Amino acid sequence: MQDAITNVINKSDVQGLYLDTTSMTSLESYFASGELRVKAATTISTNASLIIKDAVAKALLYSDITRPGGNMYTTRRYAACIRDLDYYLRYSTYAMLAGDTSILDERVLNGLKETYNSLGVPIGATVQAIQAMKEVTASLVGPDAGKEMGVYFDYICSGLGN
Ligand SMILES: CCC1=C(C)/C(=C/C2=NC(=C\c3[nH]c(/C=C4\NC(=O)[C@H](C)[C@H]4CC)c(C)c3CCC(=O)O)/C(CCC(=O)O)=C2C)NC1=O
Repeated sequence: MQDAITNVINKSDVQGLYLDTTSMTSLESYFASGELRVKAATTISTNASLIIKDAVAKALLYSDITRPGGNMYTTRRYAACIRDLDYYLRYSTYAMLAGDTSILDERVLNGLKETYNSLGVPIGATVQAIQAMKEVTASLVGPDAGKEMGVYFDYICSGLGN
């Protein structure tokens, strides 16, 4: 896993150079946003189950997906879906704190699309639920932190192939 700091340092290290102005500027803006990131992570962790519940209500409930024949039908599959949304929320929060997407590639997206396709988990509906979490999260943490969280929610959605 990388973060905004190791990312910049590694780039300079391969060239054997001190950090240039561009690297310094990107570090400065990361450090300046530190409090915002930590505050947002605290709000998200306190409200995680509410965020997921609202997102499910917005995107999935009373659709064909929760009816017989749908992929969320049966308690086991419903619970698997909620658990997946919790993974997406938690790992997006880690990535937002780190200011880097690498943790999402390594721990979330690796092999995920193939798993979903082989189990018939609908990717379009999953993306809709993640987008709903993005909206609900932004309404709780405010526009600046919400925009930053949006980067990582969107990254998962594009990694799923949408
Ligand atoms: C931390 C990284 C990580 C991820 C991301 C992960 C996802 C993941 N979700 C799975 C299943 C599943 N995922 C869903 C999810 C959904 N179905 C829907 O219709 C909805 C649209 C959607 C929720 C938004 C469902 C229903 C299953 C069970 C499918 C089945 O067994 O038939 C499975 C198969 C194994 C299992 O059932 O536990 C994996 C590996 N596992 C991990 O370790």
